[in-house]
Amino acid sequence: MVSFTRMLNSVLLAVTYASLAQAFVETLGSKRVATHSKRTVAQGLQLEIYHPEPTYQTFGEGIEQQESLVGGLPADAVSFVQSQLQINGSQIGYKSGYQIGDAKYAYVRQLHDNIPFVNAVANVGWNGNKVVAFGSSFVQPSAIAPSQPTFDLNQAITKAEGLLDGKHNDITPTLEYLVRPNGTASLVHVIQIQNEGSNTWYEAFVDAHSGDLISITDFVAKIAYKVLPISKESLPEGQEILNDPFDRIASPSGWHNDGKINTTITAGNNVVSFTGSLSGVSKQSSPGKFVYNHNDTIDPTAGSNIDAARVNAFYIINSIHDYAYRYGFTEAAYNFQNNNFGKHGKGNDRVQISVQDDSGMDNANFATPPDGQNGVCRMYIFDLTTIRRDGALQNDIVTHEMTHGITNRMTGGGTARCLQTDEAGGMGEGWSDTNAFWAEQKSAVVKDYVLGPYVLNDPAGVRTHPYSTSKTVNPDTYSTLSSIDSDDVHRIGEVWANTLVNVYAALVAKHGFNPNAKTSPGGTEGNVVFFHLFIDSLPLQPCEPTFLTARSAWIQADQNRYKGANKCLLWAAFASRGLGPKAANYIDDFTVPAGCPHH
Ligand SMILES: *[C@@H]1O[C@H](CO)[C@@H](O)[C@H](O)[C@H]1NC(C)=O
Ligand SMILES: *[C@@H]1O[C@H](CO)[C@@H](O)[C@H](O)[C@H]1NC(C)=O
Ligand SMILES: *[C@@H]1O[C@H](CO)[C@@H](O)[C@H](O)[C@H]1NC(C)=O
Ligand SMILES: *[C@@H]1O[C@H](CO)[C@@H](O)[C@H](O)[C@H]1NC(C)=O
Ligand SMILES: [Ca+2]
Ligand SMILES: [Zn+2]
Repeated sequence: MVSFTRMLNSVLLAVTYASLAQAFVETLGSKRVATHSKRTVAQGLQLEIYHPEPTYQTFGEGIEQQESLVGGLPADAVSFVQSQLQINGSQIGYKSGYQIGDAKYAYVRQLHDNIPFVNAVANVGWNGNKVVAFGSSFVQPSAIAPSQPTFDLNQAITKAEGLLDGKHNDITPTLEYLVRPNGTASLVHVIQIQNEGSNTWYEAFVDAHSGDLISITDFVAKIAYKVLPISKESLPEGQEILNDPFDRIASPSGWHNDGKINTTITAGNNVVSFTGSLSGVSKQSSPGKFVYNHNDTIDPTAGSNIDAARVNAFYIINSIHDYAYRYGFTEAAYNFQNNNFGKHGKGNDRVQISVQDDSGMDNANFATPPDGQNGVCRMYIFDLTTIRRDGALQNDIVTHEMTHGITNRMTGGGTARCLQTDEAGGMGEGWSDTNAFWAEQKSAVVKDYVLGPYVLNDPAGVRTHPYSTSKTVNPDTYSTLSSIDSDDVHRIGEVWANTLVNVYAALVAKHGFNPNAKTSPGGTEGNVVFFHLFIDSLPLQPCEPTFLTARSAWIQADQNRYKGANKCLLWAAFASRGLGPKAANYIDDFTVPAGCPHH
């Protein structure tokens, strides 16, 4: 608990009031980008970074400083700031400055009880003896924490190391004040935390009373991508700019190290996204940015549309790499990476995704060779609308294709030989649809799900029925297989995917929903449990699995990971679609095993 004492200081001037008032306006919405930044760090922890907006004035020829120039730069700086803000000199601390020719620059910080503020600072520039520029983010905090810490520094270090997945380096921690978005000031231990393996380097601000990690400085530059976030299905939902969406645990050298060197193109350790030939990649639009607009009034091949598509494909394949990695599709489990960082498995097999591939139309595919050879994905343009549409901007299609790589590698020990029968191949299609469904869930409400509506320009999408918990919307059960052409793998896949969607719905109804499931494999929520069982069951099931053997692998996966906690729930969900214990030869069984309550 932090107990704030109220600071009733009446001498702060209008300038500072303006600064703070404006900050409040911004927290209400319009210009947050100038003062705020959300950062997701290790373990999915989200932090709100806040900097009060500075006031800034320039003075042309310059203004004479009222105080006589006696004390050199530090004294000049403090006295100028003091006179401008009309505050007590004890509230201003000189930080640094230098002179070069006629120009002088000084940097000062707000103080309270002699403790400097992190984010309430001011800078002064002189030309000769005249002040030419003054910026200030000094504030009048509405409340200020006591200046004696009550949370021990060593505990704070341990906490920051744990939350930021790194080690404190040899830079001595300091005690400072941090202005919060609501205008209060917290006392913080400032601790540098580094992880050289994952290339993170932070300054952690740990509340010196509550012990909470409340903010960070990130010393590592960001990369921005304009993409369709993976939880969105298709382009009409809108591109967004995401900063550093990669997961440092899954991709320790980021997305732009190709295994040997850093790149500034859509090629890295997990995937190369290109058109025509492997060198037909997208470059950064500006340093640290892959920001290309998709303009849906012109052809996918026109303007910057092809770059927007390549960047999106790059982002989606990398994102799936990262979250599937967290759940077990690792180097040792035969994933797709150039550099395996010595963690077993065969490398040099990142995904090659060919965007706007000219070998086909209105479709997409993924070729999975054995571990150690590149997965090859081809994304096509769809020509069912007047202005053609790009499959690489329909996230569920990209996700569907990438999931073929996961299931073909994880079933059968990386040989890619074990989903070859019609039934196993059909289930491959089903897992692919299911992962697309899973990736797009945003809440515990399980809505009917349709694949591919945008590129087809058809709300019914590409499959026979929507995926649904309603038997009216989707009547498929295990016995539906007996009336499907045996080589119609997509139709077989629909039955399997719909079964798994029902398993998902039962788990989420029981255990709830985690919106950060992709980076929170340690969660207990239903969508987290579901994806663990999804991945865990793949290496457990036999080569050329059937609906029956794959179902048994799910039940076993739950036994292994959760001591069978969900056994009856899983049986009930599988049985609801005809896959009860006595199901055989494509004849439904809607019962559950003895010992499980019947639903
Ligand atoms: C400035 O603040 C200090 C400490 O609160 C106080 O002792 C001093 O008298 C103040 N000086 C002025 C000029 O107000
Ligand atoms: C200001 O925000 C901090 C951090 O969110 C919180 O702990 C504190 O209670 C808030 N104080 C007030 C007065 O709203
Ligand atoms: C690659 O980029 C990272 C930052 O993302 C940097 O730390 C590293 O030194 C770079 N490596 C090379 C070989 O340039
Ligand atoms: C999209 O392209 C059309 C045709 O070239 C152009 O008129 C329009 O301004 C573009 N829209 C955007 C948002 O760039
Ligand atoms: Ca591999
Ligand atoms: Zn497929």
